[in-house]
Amino acid sequence: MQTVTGMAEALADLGVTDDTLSAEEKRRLDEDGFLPLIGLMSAERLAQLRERTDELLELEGAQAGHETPQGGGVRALADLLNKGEIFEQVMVEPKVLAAAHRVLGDFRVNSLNYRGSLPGQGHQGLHGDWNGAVEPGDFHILNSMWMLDDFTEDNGATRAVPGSHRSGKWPTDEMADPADPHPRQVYLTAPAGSVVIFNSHVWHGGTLNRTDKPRRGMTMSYCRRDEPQQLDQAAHIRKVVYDRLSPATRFLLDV
Ligand SMILES: O=C(O)CCC(=O)C(=O)O
Repeated sequence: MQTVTGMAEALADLGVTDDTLSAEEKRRLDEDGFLPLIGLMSAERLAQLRERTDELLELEGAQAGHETPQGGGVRALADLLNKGEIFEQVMVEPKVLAAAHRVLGDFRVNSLNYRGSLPGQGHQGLHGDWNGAVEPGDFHILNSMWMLDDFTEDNGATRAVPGSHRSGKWPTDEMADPADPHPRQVYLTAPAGSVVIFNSHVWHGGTLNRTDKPRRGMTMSYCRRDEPQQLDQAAHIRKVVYDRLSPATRFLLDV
């Protein structure tokens, strides 16, 4: 099989162009640090993702999520790119790839995980997915939340502080307790099947699930190509998965 040697070639093969994001979408991603894509998934894809993640939770039992632990209050799954062909489509969504390229430059897959906030749990302090504040523009990770349920203010929708990725500050620089509400926070609410792309340096976090059902979401994230991946994809990839991936997708995974 042919190989792909550079980012531009991989993105072109995967159908990403300068116009994949509209001017307004680029502006929102740059300024707010997040971009909701309402109803991005087809009903069929949403049903398949729900079915497969429910099945994996059942199959993996107490082991679920062990590859990349995600803290308490959730049911988690990790290494999803190795656990079903349906997940491979998630990794190559053109709008998310275009956003990753815009924010990170050359990038690779970081991880695909599942996070289901349990009833009565799920609240997190505001954080960036990094170890501290960065200079505006010096971004390392981009994430996307794939909503498998409606995300509402009641069931633990992710909250985010618009523009905080450009502040050069960390939540503790202006909050006594990052678990508190922030005066400028917004809830990233949207119907099931939507995807919210977010610059991982925007201050964000899950919120309390006040309902009696889990709030299910998957996080598909990308890191700058010179950063370590959350899950070392080359070390984990199964041969059957590797064999069916296109050269561009292998380049994305860096396998
Ligand atoms: O589940 C969510 O709403 C956000 C999760 C998150 O920010 C994290 O685990 O770092």
